[in-house]
Amino acid sequence: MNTAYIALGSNLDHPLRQLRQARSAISDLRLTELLRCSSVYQTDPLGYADQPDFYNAVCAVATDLSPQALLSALQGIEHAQGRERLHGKNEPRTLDLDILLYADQVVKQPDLVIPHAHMLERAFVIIPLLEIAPDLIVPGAGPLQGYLKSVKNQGIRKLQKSWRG
Ligand code: PH2
Ligand code: MG
Ligand code: MG
Repeated sequence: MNTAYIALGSNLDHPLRQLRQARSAISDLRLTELLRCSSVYQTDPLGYADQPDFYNAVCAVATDLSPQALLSALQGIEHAQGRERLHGKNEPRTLDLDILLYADQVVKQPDLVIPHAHMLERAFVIIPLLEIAPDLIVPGAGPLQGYLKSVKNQGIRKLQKSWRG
């Protein structure tokens, strides 16, 4: 099995509920075991500012799905939870599931880039990922810990209630 890290994000239609439903759908994926998830964080929108705050988290899975098969499975979950693609990048969304890392693989395909192209610029990825994998090494980039300083001005708050309650 390969360890993969998945970023979860939502800022529409009860975001915390969206993340909880997505976590459960990920744990139900075939050939895939949910290992652990970070806390949920409330985060300032990055990119296009005039939209609701996001809720973000990161989960680790062990999977025998290929990177492409995992991507399709995650897109299926986004679709099932009402994801619409209207304006393109950085628009509000009910659910965004991005593969951040897949074992130590580097993938560069038109529809799939691993490590995720923007992960090292985003506090809402780095902070939850360090919570569940403090010693993580990012292929081609080195220890994740080293990127924390560069995102310290981005607004991010850990929620007291995360997956339950
Ligand atoms: N996702 C984006 C763009 N901006 N900002 C926050 N805070 N959280 C996100 O998940 C996010 C974003 C594109 O996927
Ligand atoms: Mg994204
Ligand atoms: Mg996405």
